[in-house]
Amino acid sequence: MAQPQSRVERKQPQYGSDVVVDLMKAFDIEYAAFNPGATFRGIHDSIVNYGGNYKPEVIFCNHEEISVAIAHGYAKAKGKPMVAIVHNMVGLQHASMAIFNAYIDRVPIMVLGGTGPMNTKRRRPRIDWIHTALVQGNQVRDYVKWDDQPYSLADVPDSFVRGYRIATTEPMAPVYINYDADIQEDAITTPLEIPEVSRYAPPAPAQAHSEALRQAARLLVEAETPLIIADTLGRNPKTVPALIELAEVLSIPVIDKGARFNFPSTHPLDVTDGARDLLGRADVILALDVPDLYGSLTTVSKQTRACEYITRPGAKLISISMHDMLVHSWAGDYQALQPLDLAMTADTSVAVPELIRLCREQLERDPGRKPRLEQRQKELAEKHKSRRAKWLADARAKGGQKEISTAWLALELGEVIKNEDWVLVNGSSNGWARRLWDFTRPNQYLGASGGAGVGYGSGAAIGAALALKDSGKLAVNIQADGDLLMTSSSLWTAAKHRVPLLVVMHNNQSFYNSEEHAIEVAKFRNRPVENAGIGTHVDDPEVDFAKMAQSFGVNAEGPIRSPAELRPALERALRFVKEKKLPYLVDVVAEPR
Ligand SMILES: Cc1ncc(C[n+]2csc(CCOP(=O)(O)OP(=O)(O)O)c2C)c(N)n1
Ligand SMILES: [Mg+2]
Repeated sequence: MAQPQSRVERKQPQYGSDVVVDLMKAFDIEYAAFNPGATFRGIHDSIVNYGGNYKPEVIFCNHEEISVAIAHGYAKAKGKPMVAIVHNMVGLQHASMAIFNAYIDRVPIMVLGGTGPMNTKRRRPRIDWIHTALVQGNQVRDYVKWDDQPYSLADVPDSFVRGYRIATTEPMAPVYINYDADIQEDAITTPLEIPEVSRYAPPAPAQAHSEALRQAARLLVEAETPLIIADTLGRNPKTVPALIELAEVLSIPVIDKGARFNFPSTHPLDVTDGARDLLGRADVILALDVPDLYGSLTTVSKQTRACEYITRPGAKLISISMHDMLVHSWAGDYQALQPLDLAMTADTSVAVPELIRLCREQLERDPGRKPRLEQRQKELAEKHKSRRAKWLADARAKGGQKEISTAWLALELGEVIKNEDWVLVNGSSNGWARRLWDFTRPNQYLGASGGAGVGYGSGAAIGAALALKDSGKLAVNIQADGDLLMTSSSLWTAAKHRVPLLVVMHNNQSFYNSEEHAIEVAKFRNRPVENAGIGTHVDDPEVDFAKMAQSFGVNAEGPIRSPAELRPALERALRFVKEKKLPYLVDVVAEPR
């Protein structure tokens, strides 16, 4: 996380809400996404009239789920939080699923809200009563890291500074701070200091136990068929080069689980896809920031949900992560209990470099191992090359068919953007983007929603694109249709705030994940699969996403239905985004998977 800026020259605050703006400025908060509401009208006025609508600048949203998703995507792309402000309990209820997504994704967001007044003698009849809770944070407490409702203005600075620190301390997560309407709107009578926020920075990253790390190094060096699995490690982009080095030092293949960019798709040791046999053969597995390790070591039957290990009995398991440091009971994101041989709670940004040092040390004492490592590297590199070549050939072959496939969508889009400094901010075209594109730079792919709450993609993509604005990078969103239908008015926000973003619809005209389940259940029960489209297909009438986007002020075209039509449309889209620095949407009707 970027360090907050220290004290800056400011106007004299007059109202409590001016102090909240001073705090946002002190932390260099660039944006505050919100849909307006009377419970935070004080903060709203202060942002616009006291703060000059700059740090933070208002990002106007039509639904609180979008406000929070924008903050979610922004934090992943920028490496620091922005603010989402939500109207009392109704806005907070709309926001709740998106807060849940960010919580499961361990992404820091400052969610602010308003309430009250808590002083019953100051409440307007009816509305201030029904919109005041005891206390509001209760609504989201199970999936924020901390919530607070400062009692008086004097408590506001400490509360905000503490909230920022908690949100940005590993494991990171959203916090919710709620401001009483009276605190926001009362005139300041006693002058109040904004703390020197740089002195409240998160603690230095936690290192792993030295003896445990030494044991891990020994296991890895002595292993015949070691394997690394990484999932959220790349949330700190600096850890990615360390992971590459670790893999190279010992010729260890790496599976990138994809919650973030962890390992280059072009690296000869990348075995993310199409190398499941390695899981069954591995004698030592190192899991780096893998929240669901059990799920990574097992297969599950689509029909009966039965799970089975695919790992080799007796394989040694090592895990390094911070996940155990944030366990709540409400959602089971602690995942199935997995026995481990060596467990370390540590920040991989410091643990992996230290592990490299220890591995090198051990290797120097045992130079006889080097030829075996070289041989392993060679075998893995050959297989990697042939897998990539096969994927490319398979994708190319899809150009000859009548309908657009997910492989073709990814192939054509990859070709169009390959000379750009792109970031895939959402979507994957069913995994084909990583198979076909050169994922080479940390943070070039931002992962998915975390909580699997549909409605994340468009907002998160806009937030990431806001973060990347003026960076020279091209934000690309491969947008699922059902997901956009849930939060379609996010397109208006993208247009309103001139967000440069290339949106390519993977429009399978279905909530297909659910259709797939319907097919599996019908098959298992020996019932007609033809009915799987009832309650899942979004057709008859079809949604015209290009028209929808245009109605929100976003330039768009489509539906594109044939493989040959796709490339020219994507080229027009790219040209537009680059020249105009605005969003553009291409609706691509494609096969479901
Ligand atoms: C808020 C919410 N509602 C419902 C679901 C169940 N669900 C999971 S995936 C999915 C389909 C999503 O459709 P789309 O975004 O078009 O993606 P597709 O599966 O078609 O690629 C649904 C309905 C969910 N995860 N979240
Ligand atoms: Mg769909």
